[in-house]
This record gives sequence, C-alpha cells and structure tokens, in this order.
Amino acid sequence: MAGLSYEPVYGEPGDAPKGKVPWIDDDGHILADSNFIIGYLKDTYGDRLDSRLSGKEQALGHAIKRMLEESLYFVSSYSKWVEDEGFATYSAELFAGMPEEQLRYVPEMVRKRAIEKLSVQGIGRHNRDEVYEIGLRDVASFEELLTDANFLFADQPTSFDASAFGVVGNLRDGPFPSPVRDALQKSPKISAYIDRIRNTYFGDILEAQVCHITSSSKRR
Ligand SMILES: N[C@@H](CCC(=O)N[C@@H](CS)C(=O)NCC(=O)O)C(=O)O
Repeated sequence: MAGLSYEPVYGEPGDAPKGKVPWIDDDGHILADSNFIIGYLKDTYGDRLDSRLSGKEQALGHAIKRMLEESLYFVSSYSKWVEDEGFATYSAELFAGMPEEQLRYVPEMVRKRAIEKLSVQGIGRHNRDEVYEIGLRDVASFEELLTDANFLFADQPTSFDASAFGVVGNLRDGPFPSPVRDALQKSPKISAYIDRIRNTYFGDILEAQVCHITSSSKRR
C-alpha cells in the first residue's frame, strides 16, 4: 500500500517480542505492534499514506482504528474462545498434532486462560447478546463511515484502511461464526471494501490466518 517492498512471513505469537503478532524485522530492526510498526515506517521511509489527511481526518482515522482494534477485535476473540462452535474450530487448528494425552487437558486449560483474559479486558463480563450488541454497533458505525469512495478517506488508501482491513477482513473471512460475521458478510458496502483492499494490496496473503497460541505466548 505504501509502495515499500516486504516479504510476508508467518510467525507464532510465542516467538514475537511482545507475545503477539504482527512484528517486523526491517534489516535487523525488530519491532512489534502494528501501531508502532506503522509509526516506525512513517518515520523511516516517509509518511506516504497519511500526510495528505487533515488533522480532523487523522483524528477520525485514529478513532475508527481504536473502535475496531480495541472493541470489535475483542468481540471476535469472544467468538473463538467463548463460543463452543468457534472454539471447536479453533482448537482443531490450534492443537493439531498434539499428543493424545495432552489433548485431554491442554485445550481446556488454554481456553480457560483466554477467557480469563477476556474478562480482564472487559468484554468477557457481558452476556452473549450484549457482546454481539457491542460488535454490531461497531459494524454499523463502520458501515456508516464508508462512502461511495473506494477508501475511508476518498480514493487513495491510508494507513487507517490497512488497520481496518486487518480487523474486518479477518473477521468476515475467518472460520468463526457469529452475528457480527453475518453482518459483515451481508453488507455489500463493507464486503466490496474488504475485497478491494485484499485484491489490490494483499493478494499475497489470500487466506485469513488463524492466529496460533504457542506455549510461550500462553505464559505471557
Ligand atoms: N495492538 C496489537 C494487537 C495484536 C494482537 O492482538 N494480536 C493477536 C492476533 S490473534 C495475537 O497475537 N494474540 C496472541 C495472544 O494474545 O497470545 C497490534 O495491533 O499489533
């Protein structure tokens, strides 16, 4: 999107500097967290995407990003850790190849810890209807903010489109069913937006990746 060359590499959160994906290795400069990565790339290679935005647009982009990353993302986490169907799908992928003996207790132990984290974060304290009410409001607001233009701020993409795509693209195309995923799939406006970004900029990452929790990331 910014015209910088890169090689996508699949990584395990357990190997990441902060125990979460994504992180980058830019010629030996290792940096974690998409927000710090974007800041670093802007500082190092110039702000190729957002410099044309007004202060108000930058602020709106920031608010959209926070809504998606700090609210909707956790609703999607609920769908994969708390919901039985989501967890069954997730654990089949996550614990594939684990010895039978460990399979008897490890998945439930990991699930319990993840649910505790969701409670600490806050989303895990609500009942199912409330969780999806929160998510559906985020989706409705996001849809409202999309105009007839190709991207959030007219016809040129910004870093805020990259961030939004990371959350809504994975949620719509991921394997975890929920009313929020249904709402994203049913919205022609959001679907066209996701497809446009995926096809134009992320053709090299065709499938939504299931994020793996390794033993080292579990300890964090
Ligand atoms: N604020 C971070 C959030 C990253 C994040 O939540 N990554 C998840 C992707 S599934 C992860 O690695 N989770 C592993 C874990 O929580 O142990 C960013 O934008 O980079």
